[in-house]
This record gives sequence, structure tokens and C-alpha cells, in this order.
Amino acid sequence: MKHDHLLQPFDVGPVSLANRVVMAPLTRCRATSDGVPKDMHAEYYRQRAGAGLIISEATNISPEGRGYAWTPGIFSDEQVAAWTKVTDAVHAAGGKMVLQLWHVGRVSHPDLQPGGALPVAPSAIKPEMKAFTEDGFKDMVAPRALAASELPRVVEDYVKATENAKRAGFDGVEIHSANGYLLDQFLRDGANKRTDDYGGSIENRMRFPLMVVDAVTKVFGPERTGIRISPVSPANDLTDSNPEALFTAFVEELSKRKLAYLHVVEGATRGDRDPHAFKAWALRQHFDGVYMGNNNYTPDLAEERLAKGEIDLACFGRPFISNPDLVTRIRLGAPLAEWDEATFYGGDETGYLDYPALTEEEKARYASAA
Ligand code: 8OZ
Repeated sequence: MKHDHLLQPFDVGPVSLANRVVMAPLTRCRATSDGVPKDMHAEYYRQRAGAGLIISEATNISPEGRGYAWTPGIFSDEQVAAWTKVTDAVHAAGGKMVLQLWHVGRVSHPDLQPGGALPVAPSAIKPEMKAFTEDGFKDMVAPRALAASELPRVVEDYVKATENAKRAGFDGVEIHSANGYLLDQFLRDGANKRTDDYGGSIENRMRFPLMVVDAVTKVFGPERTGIRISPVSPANDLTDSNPEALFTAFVEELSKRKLAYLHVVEGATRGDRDPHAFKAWALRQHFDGVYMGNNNYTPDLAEERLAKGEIDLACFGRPFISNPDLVTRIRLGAPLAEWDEATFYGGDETGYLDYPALTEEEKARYASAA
């Protein structure tokens, strides 16, 4: 199949993308224990700069926001300096990159928290999950419910992280409001049992996530702020009693705020594209802006949905792990390399920097066959 739509340039507000192929945020757990990206991070992202847009791996906005060992942060000067090397490398190679702002909420463990504190969440409900710590997987615990009076401090952590992302040279930020982390915990009633202004009705459950959106857009501008949601994904033990009503209302609020893009995990995270009667992609009708589809996209599925006008941008995750030159391969109709799950999380350059791009000889061969 030809992929003419997928390879077209596209503008997301002031950010001009060379094509509609987006590298999904991919957690790889290879930063230092202090959450500092290494030199290999700059090389890894540089190798993938052929993407129209790179979304960074999820990045902790604060020490409290951390839920997995060796994930990077964006709250210290050392982290900002390291991320600057990454954005310089990507920009020098002609790419564009946004940073994904992450607070995991209850999806953590005291071992990953400052001073061994309890993780924080809207309500003290334990997820039935295991946390990835430096000493291996450990059962999660019941988190501490945040007091309403603490929420402005968490918003301030998002603000500082956004200022840091701007300083580090990112083209924008993406607010991670998906996959059962803090903002999703406030949105969905499986984790939010609050009886104050931040729980109960849909309007109340949206209040804190929208405070974050409003604060972040004030720093970077709505035209450089995207958001990711996963309306029907059960990831991280989180569900909602009525995702259609909740996410329709939420997306309508986001639309009013003129965000750069809406990034939707359309099915179960890393799973079935179609797990629920409510079709998450129907949310596009409620968003007046750029729609980015995510969930097991192949180049053919992306092309088909782009051609029908169902999406504006297509996200690819695992294919980008094993195909640094994914866009070149799509252009040439070259086969895609398989990924090795054993090296997804943690470790060194193996399974990180060593997936090869096509050689000049291979490129010439596929070009002449096309
Ligand atoms: C895989 C492993 C750890 C974290 C997400 C940030 O689900 C993640 C994540 C994915 O959004």
C-alpha cells in the first residue's frame, strides 16, 4: 500500500511536522536513579528524529510523581541540562519533540517516593498492581488521599515542570491524563471517591485535571500543549462507570481551551483496539482541533484512517523501538523489524541503540523494487 497521506507534512499550531507519523511516548526505564537522562537518550531520540513528532517517554514532574524505577524527571537543573542535549540532537536531525508531563498518583510505591512516603491519589484506594522498583516488583499500597488544600501545590509542580521543559528546548508538552495515572484517577470514579469539590459529579472530577490544563497552557500556550487520554483502557486497575459521558464532557472542555492536539489511546493500552461498546474515537466529534490516534496502528491502518479523515496524526509505539528509521521504511515499503520485549524496560544500550536503520544499499534495493 502507498502511504501518501501518512507522509504528508502537517502543522500542529506553530510546530511544522515533516509527516504525520508520531513516535508515541515509550517508557524505557534507563535514566539514572535520580531521573537524569544519559547520553544514550540523546542518541536514541536522534535515531528516531525522522518521525514528524516525537513524544518523550513519560517524565516525572516531581519526585512525588514517580512510580517506576529509572524513569526520567524534569524537576532538577541536572535533568533540564540532560534533556537539552536530547532536544538539540533531535532538532539538529530535523525533528520536533514534546515532553510528556507525568504524575503517577497511586501507581507507585514508598520505595520510589521521597522519604519512603505513601504515594498520593484522589482517594486512599489501593490498586491491585505491582510497582517496578530498583529491587524488583513490589505490591502497591493504599495511597494517601490528597487534601484539597494540597492541590495548588501539585498544580505548581506541573507549572515548574512545564517551565523546565520550555527551558530544555522542547517544542511543547503533552499532559499525560491517561492510563490510570494521577489525572485519570481524578477523572474516573473507580479511583475517585471524594466527597469534596473534586469528586462525585463529572464536573467535580474534571476540576483538578482542568486546573492542571489551565496552568500548563498559561506557561507554554495552548497551541503548544497536547493531552493524552485513554477513555476505555483498564490500564493500572482503573475503570469508570460511564466513560462515554465522562470523556465527552472532558473533551468538550479541552476543545474550549484550544489545545494543540487530543491524543487518544483508542482501546486497551497495549491491547485490544476495540474492548468497549463506547468507541473512543467518536470523541473526535467533540474536539475542534488536531486528533492523534493511538493503539496498535500499522502503517496501513493509519493510512486508511487518515484517508477517510478519521484522524490527523497516527502514533506508533513498539514499531519505533525496533525501527529507528520507521518513516524511511514506510516510504520505501521496506519490511519492519520485530521488537524484543525482553529489553523494553531497564538495562543499557542493548535493545535501545542497537536496532539498525536500513543501510544505503538496502534503501537503494527497496527504492528500485517500489
Ligand atoms: C509502560 C510501562 C511503564 C509505564 C503508560 C507511562 O502506561 C506508561 C508506562 C508504560 O502511560
